[in-house]
Amino acid sequence: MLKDTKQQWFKDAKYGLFIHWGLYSILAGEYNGKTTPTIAEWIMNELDIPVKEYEKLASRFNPVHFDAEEYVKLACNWGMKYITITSKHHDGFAMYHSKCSKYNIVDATPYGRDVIAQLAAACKKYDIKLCFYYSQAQDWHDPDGYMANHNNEGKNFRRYFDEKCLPQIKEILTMYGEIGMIWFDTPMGITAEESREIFDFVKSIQPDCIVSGRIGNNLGEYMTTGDNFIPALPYYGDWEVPATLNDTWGFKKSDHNWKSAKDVIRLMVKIVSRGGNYLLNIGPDALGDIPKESVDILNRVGEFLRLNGDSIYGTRAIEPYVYDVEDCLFTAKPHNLFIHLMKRMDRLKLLNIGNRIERAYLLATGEELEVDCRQTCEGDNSWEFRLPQAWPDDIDTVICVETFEEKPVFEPLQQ
Ligand code: FHN
Repeated sequence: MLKDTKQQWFKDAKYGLFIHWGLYSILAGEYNGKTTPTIAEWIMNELDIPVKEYEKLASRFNPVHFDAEEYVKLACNWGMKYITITSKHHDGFAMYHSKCSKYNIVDATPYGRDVIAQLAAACKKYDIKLCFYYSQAQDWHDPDGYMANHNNEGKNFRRYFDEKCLPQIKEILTMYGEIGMIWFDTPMGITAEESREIFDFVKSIQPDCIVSGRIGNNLGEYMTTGDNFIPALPYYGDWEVPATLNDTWGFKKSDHNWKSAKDVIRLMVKIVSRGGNYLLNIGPDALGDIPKESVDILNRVGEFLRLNGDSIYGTRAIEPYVYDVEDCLFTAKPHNLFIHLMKRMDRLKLLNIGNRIERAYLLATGEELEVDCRQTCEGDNSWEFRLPQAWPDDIDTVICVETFEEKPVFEPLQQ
């Protein structure tokens, strides 16, 4: 069944910021001399840190460098259209002032301030959508929450569900204004009834709040792919790829496996050319600083988007999905076909495109391009672009083709 969020903002946004931030950021992937073998926010589970020990991190959490306005300004500058932050991850710690669990950033830390409230105010000010990650099934702090790779038998999940999960969902949907989406995750043993109950509950409070793909039991309103996974097959509904910049979500000081800006831009174009959204993560450290590497990469991506954003935001995949023109990807809008060139070339020839061209130009510079359009009596046609020597961007140079017809009809054949 095709998924449809019915939310135009989500369909047009294409690029969002994921923020994984919590007590695990203090450990930065290390505990008692051991480095966690996997993603940093899983350290409690992976290294079997007892609840009573892990809890103590709260008394050390004092992210005095956190500046919500700065975060939001950066996200805007990076070209992101929505922000999804961990309101509660699997460790059970609320990054906001929860009234139904004292295990939260206001009541349990020296910092004593609600970071979600600060972020909500900044998002409102800069008009960017705010979304919340909420771990609905796994809660390693609550004795009745699920825990991966551990025995969950004998737990009274329903008690946790009624006393923490639903009340906290209500809190995050009532305390911070309009919320774009709740990003549920790892449904584990959650039943179809429980997923449905959460879904209906969210909608009863904020009908326009999107319920993410991982609510469980296929009830989400769009398809969330696997982490960092880009589907090769066509998917026509709404979908999103959650992705990391290195190999962790939460801050991990030993992880230096950063993607380059080139990787990120090309992954983004690939995802968008197939109709998806790209939700790209940062993992701030214990003080609230964003790793410099993340900032540098995202600044460069932001530069690309400032010049070429028209070929990303509000675009759709072309029909049929075509991936076989070497070094090219395509995105489209009414009356526009965007050709993303990943390699320098003097000429580009595309065959059998049904549209008539009004004009073609390089999106980044506005330079008009000469195009030789041919049509034969036998029903074949071609577009041949002459490309300039001065190449705007080796990562992705975008040609914007304005077409007479609203919808680009596109059936290229391999040359
Ligand atoms: O277990 C989580 C993980 O920590 C992280 O939040 C990612 C983000 O997509 N989701 C789960 C694993 O898929």
